[in-house]
Amino acid sequence: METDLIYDDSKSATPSNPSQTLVLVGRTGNGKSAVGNSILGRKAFMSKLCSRGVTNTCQSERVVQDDGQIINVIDTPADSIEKEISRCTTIAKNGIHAILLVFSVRDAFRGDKEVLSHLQTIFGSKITNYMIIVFTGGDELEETLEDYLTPQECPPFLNEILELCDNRLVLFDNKTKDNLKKVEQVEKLLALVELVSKQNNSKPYTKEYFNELQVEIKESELTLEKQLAE
Ligand SMILES: Nc1nc2c(ncn2[C@@H]2O[C@H](COP(=O)(O)OP(=O)(O)OP(=O)(O)O)[C@@H](O)[C@H]2O)c(=O)[nH]1
Ligand SMILES: [Mg+2]
Repeated sequence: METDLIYDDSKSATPSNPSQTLVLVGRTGNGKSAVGNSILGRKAFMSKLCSRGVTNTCQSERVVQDDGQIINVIDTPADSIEKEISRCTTIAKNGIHAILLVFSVRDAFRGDKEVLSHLQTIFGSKITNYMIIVFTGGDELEETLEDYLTPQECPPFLNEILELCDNRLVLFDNKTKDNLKKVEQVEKLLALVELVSKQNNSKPYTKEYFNELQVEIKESELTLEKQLAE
């Protein structure tokens, strides 16, 4: 469901002020909707404790930053991730600037093992160039995120994800009442989005770009095969 229409037209994205689109993915209950609300600064997505899954369909909401930057946030359900995420590329007309893969510090070391291969199956292996890891439960963590994620403690699947994402990670405390903390965690995330955008030459992830990448991968595979044959 898009709610873009309730916003003032004067705040629409323009070529000189393009909007940025972030997509939240991750297992049920990891706090995707809560992170979305923290980014937006309001309770736009339903977020609550429920084992069956709270969010059933993609929902797109937007916020206009003080500097005029428009941020679109797309929340997704944990189930049927393939179907819903490919729907996201349709909802996100201007492409996806970053995919936020959400884990909870409560049980980040269990499960979620398939999430990376799932994402890579849908979007190709290059999708990691667009991924940022968000940990929720900052209030419950008794050590720093770095200490929590030492290679010795961290399971191999998570180490691999972090490595592929160039260690782009941020900790969120979605329960905090501290305004400074609220602002700082969102700023840290948006700085990572900026970095991702730069590293991808400001090219957001689109279905067309995905197809281009597939062609490139095929071509380089063919060249390699040729070289090996010679
Ligand atoms: N203590 C604490 N609880 C959190 C935090 N973030 C999320 N939660 C709680 O985790 C539970 C699940 O959060 P949701 O945002 O609904 O999770 P979700 O990933 O959107 O879940 P689905 O929509 O079911 O896939 C809720 O009870 C949240 O209040 C956090 O930073 N700290
Ligand atoms: Mg949700």
